[in-house]
Amino acid sequence: MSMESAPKETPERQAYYDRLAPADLAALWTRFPQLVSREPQSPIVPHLWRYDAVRALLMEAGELITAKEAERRVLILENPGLPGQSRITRTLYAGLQLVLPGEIAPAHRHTQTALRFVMEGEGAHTAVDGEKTIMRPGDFVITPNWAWHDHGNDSADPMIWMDGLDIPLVQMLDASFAEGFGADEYPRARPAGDNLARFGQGMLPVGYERGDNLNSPVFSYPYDRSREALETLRRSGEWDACHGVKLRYVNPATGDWAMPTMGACLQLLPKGFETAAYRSTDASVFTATEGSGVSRIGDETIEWGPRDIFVVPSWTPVRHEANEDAVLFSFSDRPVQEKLGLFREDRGNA
Ligand code: GTQ
Repeated sequence: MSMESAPKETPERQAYYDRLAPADLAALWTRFPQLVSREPQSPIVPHLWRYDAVRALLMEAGELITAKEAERRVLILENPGLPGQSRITRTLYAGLQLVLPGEIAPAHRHTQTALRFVMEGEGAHTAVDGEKTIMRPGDFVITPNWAWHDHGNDSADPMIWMDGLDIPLVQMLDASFAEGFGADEYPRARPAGDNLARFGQGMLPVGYERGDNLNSPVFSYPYDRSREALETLRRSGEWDACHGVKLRYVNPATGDWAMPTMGACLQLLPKGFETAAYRSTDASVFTATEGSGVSRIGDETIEWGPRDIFVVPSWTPVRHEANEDAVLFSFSDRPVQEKLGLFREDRGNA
């Protein structure tokens, strides 16, 4: 019975428990069902952030503080199930970052891994270890842990992207290190686009050795290419019952996820397509690049449109339905769970 509920309390037991706390002890059997739950019991709740509402507040921040003074001008998307904890799922952080024309977010590095998914703006850049990549809507960009990175905007328009970082995971491990470079920009090492030419064409430089790098040598995955792949696969008609047409971003040198702690995917849901119920242990953050739809997440119904962001908690059944052809980007801690033998999924009967 102790798998389901704690043994009953008696005055003698309670008196005993009261003497344990001052000795920095606790009785496992009073806590067992919470500590070793039969299924994931997450405080994370399904939630939707409307892009327009967040954007309006973010633009206000643009008048209050510069990117440079803020270090990073970001509004954190906080899961209402864990308020004040700077996290969107148990292990992941997400935010929307604004870089205004002419601004620079100075070079720094940290042990947290970051991903960027571009929401708005054209032509601003992020630089990773001195290599610039120009960012456009829907582009997926990675910043490996301990890589120097700075962001800048030489375009005429505000640039907004979603940041995803493994901040809570690194915090849980007490493994955070960070340092500033001491100048706005890390010295430029290679021409823009070098990483894609070298590693992102279905080819690798002869003699390339990966060493102990756990991250993809490609750090920019342009939207137009990924979108075209989805469109071609859509026409094959072989759609996954739970996912529609879904591709994951990979490290081309290994076939593994692009980063060790976060996995990201892009999926197309054809108009009118309704996915079969699916649940998995990796809580996931979604944003739409195109189209609109409805997602039923546990008991919640979330209606989303372009650039809205929503979250699906661990082990909560989700069904998506697209009102028109829709494209969803998503990310989660799945690579970690896979490496630790923890990942589980349930495709219902699909
Ligand atoms: O762009 O380097 O949203 O260091 C949070 C921490 C973005 C960044 C965030 C960061 C960054």
